[in-house]
Amino acid sequence: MAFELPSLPYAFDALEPYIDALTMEIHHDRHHAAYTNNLNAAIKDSLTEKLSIESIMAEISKHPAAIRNNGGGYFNHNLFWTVMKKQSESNPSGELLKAIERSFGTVDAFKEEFNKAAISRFGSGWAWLVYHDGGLVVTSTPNQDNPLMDIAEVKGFPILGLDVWEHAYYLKYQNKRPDYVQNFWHVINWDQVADYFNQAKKQ
Ligand code: MN3
Repeated sequence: MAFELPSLPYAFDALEPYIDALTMEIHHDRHHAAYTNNLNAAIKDSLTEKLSIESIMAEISKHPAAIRNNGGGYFNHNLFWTVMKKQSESNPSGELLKAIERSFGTVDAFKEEFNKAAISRFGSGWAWLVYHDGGLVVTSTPNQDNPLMDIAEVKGFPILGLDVWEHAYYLKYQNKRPDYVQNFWHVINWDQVADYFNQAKKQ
C-alpha cells in the first residue's frame, strides 16, 4: 500500500495574510508531493511497505536516509496542515491549557519557548510541542526528523509542529523567519492540537 498525499483541509489562500497562497500551493503540491512520491519509491517492494508511517518513524535508525528524509517529510507535513486553520484568534483551553500551564507556567511562556526553538534552529528543520513522559516539552529537530524517531534528542508524540524550512516562508518573509514564526500563532487550530494531545495521552 503506497502512502497518499492528503489534500489540504482548506483552500490555498485560507491562511492569508499570515501564510500566502502561492507558498501553500508550492509547499503542498510540490514539496509534500515529492516527499510522498520519494517515500513510496524508497519502500517499494520491501517489507517496509506494510508498515504504518508511525512504525517506520519508531525504528528509523534501521532504515536508509531516503526513508528518514522522505518519511519524515511525509509525516511532518501531514501534521502541519492539520494544526492550522483560517485566522483563529483562539487559545488553548480545557485539559490542554492545564497541561501547558503545568509544563510552562503560562501560555505566553510556552509560546516564547516555542518561538525561540523555531527561530534558533540552524538551517532547515522543525519546532515541536511534544507530549513526553506525562508532560509537554518544546523541542526542535533538523531537516525532516521528528520526535517520533528513535534517533530524536527528545522523543515523544508531537501535537504541534512548525516547518522552518525556507520553502515554508521565503516568498513572503525572505530572511525574516521571526516574523513568520510570530504570525503562526494567528492560524493555529487549537481543537486539532487538543485532539492530538488526547490521542497522545492514550498511547
Ligand atoms: Mn516543508
